[in-house]
Amino acid sequence: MTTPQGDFMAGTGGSAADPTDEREPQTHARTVAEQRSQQLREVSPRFRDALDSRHHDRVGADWAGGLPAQYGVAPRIRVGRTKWFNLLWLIPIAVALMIAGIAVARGIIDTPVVRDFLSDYPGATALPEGTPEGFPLWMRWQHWLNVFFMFFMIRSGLSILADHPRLYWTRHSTPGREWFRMQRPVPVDDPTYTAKGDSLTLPDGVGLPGRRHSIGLARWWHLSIDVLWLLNGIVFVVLLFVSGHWARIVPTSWDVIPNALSTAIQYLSLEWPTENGWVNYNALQMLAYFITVFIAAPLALLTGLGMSPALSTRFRRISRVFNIQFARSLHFLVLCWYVMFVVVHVALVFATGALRNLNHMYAGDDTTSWTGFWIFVATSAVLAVVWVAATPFTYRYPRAVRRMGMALIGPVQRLFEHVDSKPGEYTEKDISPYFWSNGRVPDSDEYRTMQEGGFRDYRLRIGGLVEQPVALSIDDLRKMARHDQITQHFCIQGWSGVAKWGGVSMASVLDLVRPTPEAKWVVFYSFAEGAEGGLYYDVQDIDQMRHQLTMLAYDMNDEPLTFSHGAPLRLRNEVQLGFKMVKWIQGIEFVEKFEDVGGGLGGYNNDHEFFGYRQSI
Ligand SMILES: Nc1nc2c(c(=O)[nH]1)N[C@H]1C(S)=C(S)[C@@H](COP(=O)(O)O)O[C@H]1N2
Ligand SMILES: [Mo]
Repeated sequence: MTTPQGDFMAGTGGSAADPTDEREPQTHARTVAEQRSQQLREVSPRFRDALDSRHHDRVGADWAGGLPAQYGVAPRIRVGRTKWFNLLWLIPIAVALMIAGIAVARGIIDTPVVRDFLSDYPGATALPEGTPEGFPLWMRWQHWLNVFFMFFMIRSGLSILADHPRLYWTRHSTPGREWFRMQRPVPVDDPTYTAKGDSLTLPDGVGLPGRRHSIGLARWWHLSIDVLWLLNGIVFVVLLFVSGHWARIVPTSWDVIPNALSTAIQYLSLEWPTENGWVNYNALQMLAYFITVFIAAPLALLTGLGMSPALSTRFRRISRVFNIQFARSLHFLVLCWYVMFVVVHVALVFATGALRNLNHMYAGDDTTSWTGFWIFVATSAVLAVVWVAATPFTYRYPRAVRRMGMALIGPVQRLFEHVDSKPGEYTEKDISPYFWSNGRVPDSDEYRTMQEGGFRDYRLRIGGLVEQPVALSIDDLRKMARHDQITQHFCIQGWSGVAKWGGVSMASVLDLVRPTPEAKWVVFYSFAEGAEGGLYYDVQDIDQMRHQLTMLAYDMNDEPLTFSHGAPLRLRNEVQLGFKMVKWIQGIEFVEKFEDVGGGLGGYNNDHEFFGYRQSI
């Protein structure tokens, strides 16, 4: 191990600098002292010049390195080991089932047994004494806000799904083992196939936004609207209980079950139950609303949190079963429930006395005037305008979208980052059989020469605001205290995998180079370029560098890192998403601020794809 002779300074060192080259031995002590003090002030290593200093302020044609659009296949689910069922078949099947249901219901409704049953259980359960009637103003407002938020959460949620268009039950994300996909099978024998290559385009009016691999922006929409939706939901539930309206949608007696059956028979026989939503809902409505408010909504929150690397690392017992993929799958099923609910709900509002129903929820009266209808039309027009504008707005003002996201969800992300955790989460038998690859591989001559030489000439250069800048060979690193961990990787796109990582913990590196008190952020520079050119890099909070699970890995699953996984060295920081774990690391720099590094936003994906520099969810 040696002190790099100035090659961390701008323009003074080449990549081939011989670390054993002793310059001016007679003034060595002075040189080192000078160099150190210079290093403290002048943090401009040669890597900086190789970065792309642009950062985008809009989403243009060259988005994500110019990935061409790709639309995938109709959604399908796996039956058995290798058979796939195209979900479009559900449409004719649902129609056939409905026709059959109607035939059966009409056939039995006039039998004495069923008539008796219907008169015993007319379809609505009695509400507790004193339950209020009608729809107060707060409820009408909250209903509308909820609709508004839901639509944008569903759209951005679909964009997030499209970035890894497969769903699994276990955290291994093994191709062929997914239960749902809307993409072709993974060409598993193609080592150049990446998760980014697997991502799909959605039409702009469906996804938010629709562009392929625009997950950074989709997530800001999803997470920030989510905060607003949750606040609205919490206020709603509180008011529901304070006002007594809760009793209209919370079943308090088991007779809700036979009453729901009775309502179903009435709907199916086309002798529709008499609507009296102003006073009380029928049992089917009660159940549907109860599930939507008290089961689906909390489940959406919990399964959302279940995908967070920071939380899963902290609550590893829970996350063994309730793993990211299980959570992601359930989260998707909650989405399916909401979409189904919206379709059926709106259809029935219109089919069962539209004017009166619309007056209930939009005008707050129980008449059949047109008032509610026109308020509905006006508010729906607002929704439609925002719907159409949302994706173009996102392409034009992506930074505003990110700012909104950082303001709304940023504090939560920061909070989660402080969860610390112990190593050894998983055991050897948890290691994933398949680990996706991601990103653009290095293709410089410098890297290739080094790779051909078995990385003997590799030097990891660490400098910036440190007392002891160093240049470490792989041998140097292997001689340092070894650290192993079996941990789970969470890619922002949605896939995950468990692997065993071997190397040195960042704490040992910090002890070696001794960052100065000014150092607040740590920049990791790759040999590889990012999708749009310029070196890939990422900036991390120095506080996380002493977490037990932050390390530089040279081994993966007891073998030296392979090319696609980052040879010869990569970062692991287990409270963050995968894009922060720079592969093919060539240098590390300790800095006070990162505004002058690359595009200035704290990482390649931040500069180019509007990710955030905190990403613990
Ligand atoms: N240099 C570099 N490092 C990178 C990336 C990249 O594109 N370039 N992609 C990141 C992303 S998005 C992920 S998910 C992980 C993937 O690591 P793996 O290929 O070993 O699975 O690497 C991260 N490190
Ligand atoms: Mo990723």
